[in-house]
Amino acid sequence: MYDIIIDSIFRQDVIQGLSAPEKYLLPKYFYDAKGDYLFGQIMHCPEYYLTRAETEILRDYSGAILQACWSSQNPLAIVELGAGDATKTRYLLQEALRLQYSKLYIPIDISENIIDYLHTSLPAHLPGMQIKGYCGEYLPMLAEVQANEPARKLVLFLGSSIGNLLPQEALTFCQHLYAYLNAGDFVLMGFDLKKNPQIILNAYNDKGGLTRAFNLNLLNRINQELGGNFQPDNFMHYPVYDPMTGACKSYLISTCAQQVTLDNGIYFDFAQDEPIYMEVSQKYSEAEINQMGQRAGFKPVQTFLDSQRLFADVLWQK
Ligand code: AVJ
Repeated sequence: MYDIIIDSIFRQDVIQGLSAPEKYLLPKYFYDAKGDYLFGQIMHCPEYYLTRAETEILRDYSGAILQACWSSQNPLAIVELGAGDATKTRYLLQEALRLQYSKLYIPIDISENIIDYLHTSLPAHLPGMQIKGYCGEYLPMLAEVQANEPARKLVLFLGSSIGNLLPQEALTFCQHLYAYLNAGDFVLMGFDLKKNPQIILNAYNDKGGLTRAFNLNLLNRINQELGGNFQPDNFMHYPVYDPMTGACKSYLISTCAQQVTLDNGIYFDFAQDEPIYMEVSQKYSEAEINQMGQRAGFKPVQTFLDSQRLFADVLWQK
C-alpha cells in the first residue's frame, strides 16, 4: 500500500533552507527548550543591552504609555504578541491595574509552554487581572482575538521581535497588523536603534559565547528532532553589522567541506567556508521607524526612549 509520510513543518523548512543556493535556517526555530534557556541567558549578559534598555522604558513610562491610550468609553484589553515570560510587560500590567485602565491581558505565543507558564505564574503578581492566553502564530491568533474580544486593544510587540524581519517584510507585517485592528486601537512596538556599530556587534558576539551556543543549538535541534548528524564544532558563529542598512546578520560558517544527512536520507553538502544565514536583527533610526508607521497607516502617538537612547518603544494608533 502507500507509505504515508507526513513531514513536520520544521522538517520541511529545514530541508528547504539547506537546499537553497544560499543556505538559511529560520530564527523562529531557535526557541526549543534549550534555546529558550539560552535566550534567557543572553538577555542577562553584559553585551546584550536591548532587554535592560526596554525594561527601563517600561519601568519608567508605563504610566505615560497607558495615559496616552486612555479613553472613558470602554475598557482596554492588553494583547501581547510573543509574550515570553512577560517580565517586562508586568510593569505595564501592574500599572494598568493600579490606574484601573485594563483588567484583561491576552498573551499570544507560539509556545504552549509559555502560555501555560503565564496562566500559572502571572495571577500571583497581578491580582484582579484576567489572563486569556492564545497559542499560535501572531496574526491568525490576533484575528481570533478580534473575533472573541470586543474591547479596545493595546497590542504589544516588544523586544525588537520586529527586528527578525527585513525592513520590507517589517512594513508588510505592520500593514497586516493595521488591517487586523479596529480604528482607535493602539500598538506599542519595540525597535532597537542604530548606534555605535561596535556596541551592536558585541551584543551578538558576547564574550561568554552564549549567542554562539544559541545559534549552534539549532543544529543540535536538527540532530535531535530530524535525526541529523551535524557536528556543531565544524561551524563558526559569524555575526556582521552593516551600519548603513542597520542589518545585523548572523551566519554559521562551515569550517570544512562536509556532508550532513537527516534520518530520512536527505543530505546537504557544505563547501568549506560556506555560510548558513541564521538571523537578521534589524536596527532602525527614529526617522525610519516613523516612516514605517506612517506607511502602514498608523498615527504616531509618542516615542519612549531609555536614558541612553539605545532602544525605542513606539506608540501608534489606528
Ligand atoms: C528576540 C529577535 C529580538 O534579534 O536581538 C538575540 C534574538 N539573537 N541574540 C534579537 C537574538 C541573538 C533577538 N530577538
